[in-house]
Amino acid sequence: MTNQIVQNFIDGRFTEGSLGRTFEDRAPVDGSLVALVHEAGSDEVDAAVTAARRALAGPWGALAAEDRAKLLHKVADGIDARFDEFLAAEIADTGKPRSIAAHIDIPRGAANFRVFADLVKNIATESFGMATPDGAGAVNYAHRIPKGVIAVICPWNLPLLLMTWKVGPALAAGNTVVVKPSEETPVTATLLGEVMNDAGIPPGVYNVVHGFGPNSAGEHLTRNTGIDAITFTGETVTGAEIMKQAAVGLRDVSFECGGKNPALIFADCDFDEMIEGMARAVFANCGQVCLNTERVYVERSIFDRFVDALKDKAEGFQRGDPMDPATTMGPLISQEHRDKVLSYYGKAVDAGAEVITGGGVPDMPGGYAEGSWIEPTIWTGLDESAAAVREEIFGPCCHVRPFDDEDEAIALANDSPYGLATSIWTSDLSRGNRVAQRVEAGITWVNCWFLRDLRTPFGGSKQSGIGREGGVHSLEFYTELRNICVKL
Ligand code: NAD
Ligand code: 6OD
Repeated sequence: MTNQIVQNFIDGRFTEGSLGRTFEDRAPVDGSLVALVHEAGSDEVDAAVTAARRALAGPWGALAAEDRAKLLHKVADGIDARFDEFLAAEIADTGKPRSIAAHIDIPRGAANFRVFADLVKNIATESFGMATPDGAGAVNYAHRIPKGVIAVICPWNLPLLLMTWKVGPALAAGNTVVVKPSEETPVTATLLGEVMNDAGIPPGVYNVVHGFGPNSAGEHLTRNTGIDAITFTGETVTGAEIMKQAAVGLRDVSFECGGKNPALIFADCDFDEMIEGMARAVFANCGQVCLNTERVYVERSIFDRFVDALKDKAEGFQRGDPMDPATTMGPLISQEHRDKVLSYYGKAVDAGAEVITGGGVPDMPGGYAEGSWIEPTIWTGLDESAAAVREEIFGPCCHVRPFDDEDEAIALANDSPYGLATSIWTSDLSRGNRVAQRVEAGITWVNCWFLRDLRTPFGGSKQSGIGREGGVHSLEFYTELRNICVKL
């Protein structure tokens, strides 16, 4: 693989597409060309699924969990050994600051293999002795088998992290995978193919097909009935489309989808710690983390102080060269996504918002003027029915509204079709715990944000997803339990 040409990775080999066409992968910082990507047609998708099935029936399926685990540790070592290459590729594709990619994206890419390699060696199943009419007795025991060939469909916001979050446990559990990375960020998934080969992962275990969603590699993959289960991270509406495709052949799905995450800030919180946390919760990765907060509810007595302090944080971000340690905010992923976010900036104003800061596009010097930069933005004064308050924007923005008591705060937080993540800020841990149990979210943080132990369940309530991944929950999705009853 070179930096200029990105190919599909099928059965251990890099290959062009039979469609004979490429699409452009452009850098969000300045619009420059990062790579030309070979689009996979249905022939390549079929070939990848066939290779994955062959590997399942062959060398990969024959390995014991301990042996798979050893190989997956080698994959993690391979990512570490090529850390700078992964880092440069992820930054070129996303424009995110080095400080984020070097501390979150790439280390988690390796950790996602290590954690599940270790876990799979220690997973137990149940067994029950039972009486039989003749007095001989019987024992039932369950055993786990891999689900088969897994389609892994990924978004662009944390490309390596979110892809390996699924590939790590899927392979640890003995499955084989066909990955469809986002068309916006195809490079690190492809680079991982080289690491897989170097680590000695048999051909066909890890495959990558490039392209778009509808009528392209994504849909070819999810419609391919050689796929046994689909794991998807992306927008809720895309999840609904994929679910229709999964219905054919009754394939299982695991979905990590969108959010419109609230934060509840009580007057008794540690203000300085809270404002540091909230600056990350709203603006990290330029607001392009599914867990980012876009609805902030603040106890009335500290409302003005909060708005002033968050405004200072928003205005303090440095935009520029992502490799410069001083840069703390990157661009949005693309001009198209910026148009979408700006449309919400417009809708908020039309609906009567007071713009506390931001609301537009910053002046950027030189080539950066061609990038998809945007100002971090804070609004107040909107009705809860406004589009900017109800719909996921996926940009560096939030609406802030005061509340007067706990019940009101909880009702506001829960008034959403989504239920991914919430944060609660209070120095009264009884209250933190009480409120956390009443908010409708797959994950709730008290006095922190995006603190993750990879063994815990991760996923969304309501329209934020289906199922849970993380720790044993991932291994439950990526395996099937079979019961065997032996008469003694
Ligand atoms: P997206 O839904 O547009 O695309 C995700 C992937 O699905 C891409 O690879 C795309 O090519 C593919 N795809 C699109 N249509 C398809 C189809 N019909 N069949 C098969 N594949 C198809 O999402 P995005 O814009 O890449 O990512 C942003 C979204 O992801 C946001 O909504 C965000 O909240 C969500 N997200 C959720 C989580 C989570 O853990 N809950 C994590 C990250 C991102
Ligand atoms: O940390 C993770 O494992 C995870 N799945 C994070 C999701 C972030 C969403 O953008």
